[in-house]
Amino acid sequence: MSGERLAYRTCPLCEATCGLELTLAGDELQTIRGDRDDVFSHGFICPKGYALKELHADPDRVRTPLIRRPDGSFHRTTWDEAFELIAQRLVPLLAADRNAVAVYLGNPNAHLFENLLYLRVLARALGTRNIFSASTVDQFPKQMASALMFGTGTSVPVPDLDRTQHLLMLGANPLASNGSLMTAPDARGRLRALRASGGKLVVVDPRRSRTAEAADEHHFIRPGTDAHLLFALVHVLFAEGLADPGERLSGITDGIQTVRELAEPFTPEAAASVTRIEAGTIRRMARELAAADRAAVYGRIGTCTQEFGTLASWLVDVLNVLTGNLDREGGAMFPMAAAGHGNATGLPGRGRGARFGRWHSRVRGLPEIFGELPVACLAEEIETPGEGQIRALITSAGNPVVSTPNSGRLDRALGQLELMVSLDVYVNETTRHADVILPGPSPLRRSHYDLALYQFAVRNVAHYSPAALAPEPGVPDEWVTILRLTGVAAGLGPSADLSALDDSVARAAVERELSMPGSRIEGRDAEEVLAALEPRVGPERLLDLMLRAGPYGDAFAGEGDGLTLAALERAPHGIDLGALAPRLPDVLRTASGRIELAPEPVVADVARLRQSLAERNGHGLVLIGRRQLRSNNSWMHNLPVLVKGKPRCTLHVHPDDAARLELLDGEPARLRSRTGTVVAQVEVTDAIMPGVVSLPHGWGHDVDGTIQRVASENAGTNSNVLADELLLDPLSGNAVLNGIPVQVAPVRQPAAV
Ligand SMILES: Nc1nc2c(c(=O)[nH]1)N[C@H]1C(S)=C(S)[C@@H](COP(=O)(O)OP(=O)(O)OC[C@H]3O[C@@H](n4cnc5c(=O)[nH]c(N)nc54)[C@H](O)[C@@H]3O)O[C@H]1N2
Ligand SMILES: Nc1nc2c(c(=O)[nH]1)N[C@H]1C(S)=C(S)[C@@H](COP(=O)(O)OP(=O)(O)OC[C@H]3O[C@@H](n4cnc5c(=O)[nH]c(N)nc54)[C@H](O)[C@@H]3O)O[C@H]1N2
Ligand code: SF4
Ligand SMILES: [Mo]
Repeated sequence: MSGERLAYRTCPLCEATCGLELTLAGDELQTIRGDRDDVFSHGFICPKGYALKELHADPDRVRTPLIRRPDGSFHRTTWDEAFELIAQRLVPLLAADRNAVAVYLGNPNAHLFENLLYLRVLARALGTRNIFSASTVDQFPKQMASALMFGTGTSVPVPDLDRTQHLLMLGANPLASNGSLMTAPDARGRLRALRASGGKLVVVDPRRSRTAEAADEHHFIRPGTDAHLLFALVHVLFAEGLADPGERLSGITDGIQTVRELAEPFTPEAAASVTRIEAGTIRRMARELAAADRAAVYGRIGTCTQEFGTLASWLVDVLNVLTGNLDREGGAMFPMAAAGHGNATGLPGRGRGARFGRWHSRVRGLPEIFGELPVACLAEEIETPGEGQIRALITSAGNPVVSTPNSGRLDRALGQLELMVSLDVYVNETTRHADVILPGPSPLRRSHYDLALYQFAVRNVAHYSPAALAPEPGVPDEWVTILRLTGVAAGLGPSADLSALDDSVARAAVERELSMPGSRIEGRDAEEVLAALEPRVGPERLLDLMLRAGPYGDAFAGEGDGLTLAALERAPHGIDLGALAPRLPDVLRTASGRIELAPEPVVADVARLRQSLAERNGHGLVLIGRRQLRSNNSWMHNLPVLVKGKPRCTLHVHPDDAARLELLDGEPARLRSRTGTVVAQVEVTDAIMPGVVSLPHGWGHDVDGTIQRVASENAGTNSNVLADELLLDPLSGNAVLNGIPVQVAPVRQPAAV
């Protein structure tokens, strides 16, 4: 057809960062396919990528600001009116107490660079300590362990997937999730290649997941006991003289002997009784790991969202060090992102280290971590009267009523707020409580750069996509909306001069960079740098600064082939910056300038693990989750292409448990935990281990007041009604979302009349 054109962009939906090829005609999107020329994904795409077409067209997607009426219905309004209302109600609350206004940041922000860059600015202007995010129902244990060992929360070693010969994977299912803290488009293809080249994939999971099915070996593990298994592997390495970090790592690592002592009680026999993996198997796993030429241990959601999340995450990298696989080809390596990487800025090899607990939550006294408080304490901070009570909440791209523990309590708490403002594109379980909803544009109308995810990529790449379609009239870029809120928070009123405000944001960013010891543009002239960034504004100006001052950048030298945003604009399929390369010791930002293999807070927490070794009865039924290829957490169930077919929100039950509990396949069952009760449809399957049931998260769309017609008809069950907000991994404040004690009983249908 004439008038057709192609556009290329990165898929913004998950961590895999696939390149998409869009066929467009005028303002219409015709087709989406994988971009075969993408330097990283080489044409790979998943069903969610195709679903962008329905997301773009979804009539329920919010396209104008909405204001909630007293009866709970929403009416459309203008941006000016919406901001007048926000200013009127937010400013007095802030004037009385900055901490009265809380923020919750959801997962999509990690994929939206403009949000990442400008939400920081908003948070600073609000000046509140009540910052919450999806990170405390996700990866904080890994980031905590990384910060303690290597000095920054983004110094997360990722498996060098394309070159490893032995991958031990715990609590991850990349064949469904497409990878996490391991940005690797087409994880399935890469794992297949690993095995085809003679490598071995070993999966540890309470479920025989899709990834487990595609592995050489799968071991069922009792939920929440990965740290016991990992410690037992460490124990065997020492006991059998297999612990050998090599000269390179030994010379820069502290605490090896402490780890050896800590591992002593965790014999394979002791671990076997807790994990249900046989002692002989544990010994073999350790020997094979040690013997492999190039091996990596990798753990994800299953090892984080549990009561020993930080310990398990730490032990993953203890094993990578003890086997000499940290920071070497085919092992677990540190990516070097082109922009924004905390371990690639400033002076190399040493830093301030990790600092936590600078303030505490008001009610439970939980420590601040990476500038945030655990979202598991959000509800109590809203409910509990007194100074510092949360009276207003701003959410950005988050659905905590579905995604955080004890959802029922949070749902009720949100109803008590004096003001709630949601930056969101749906009226869903959370945003139905908002007084004002401010929408962002369709993904096709926004530019994209994976500022966060390239920090965890299995290859160093950079890819910028301009917006594929022109802005929709009346829907500003999301950074503009965030900046306008910032204006309100800063006392500049509902109609602040946003371009002046943006100039000051850019100037502050330039000045910070110029005054940073070790910066490639340290001491240069701010005016000169700002002039070189012209005529860019907004997130593109900040990104260009980061890229040019970054490790591959042109350092504003005006010559050579250093990376700039302009160079990325000329490369619609992305730029490959090469395979991961060793980065030690420069990558370290610990205060000692060494790898801290036995950081003090972690060592102190081992007592709790030892105690569980002694105490654990481990007989009761526990609930875990699971991800599904055609879901994206809670928010894409309104797209027919992703929910068609038979219902997927089923409760997996092992045949032995089903027989014992008289549960029948296809029939409803009632699940009960300390925090709530839900009903779900039973699916009897031996893909789950006995004593464990599994319900996917992100469902439960059958509540009043939402505007998601397709999702409401395919509602499923909200598993987080059952998750206990009082159970946390104490080191990271992360919620325990796997291994929740539950009782399950059949719901007998009344006999047919
Ligand atoms: N299709 C799809 N892709 C997604 C998402 C999505 O919702 N849908 N979400 C994205 C997000 S936000 C994230 S963080 C990533 C997560 O990516 P992954 O970490 O790969 O997530 P899951 O697929 O949930 O895999 C977790 C596995 O841990 C297992 N598990 C549960 N408890 C335990 C335990 O105690 N020990 C062990 N060893 N295993 C356990 C579960 O059975 C499950 O198979 O996925 C991202 N990608
Ligand atoms: N039981 C259990 N619970 C879990 C997990 C689990 O494995 N088990 N996983 C946890 C994990 S890893 C995560 S990351 C969290 C996710 O938790 P959340 O981030 O709170 O939830 P999401 O479902 O990702 O919700 C995303 C929100 O962003 C909105 N949105 C989408 N696109 C845009 C946009 O362009 N702009 C704006 N402003 N909004 C947008 C959507 O409408 C939706 O409201 O859930 C956690 N909860
Ligand atoms: S794997 Fe992730 S990034 Fe790739 S197409 Fe699917 S949702 Fe998009
Ligand atoms: Mo996540």
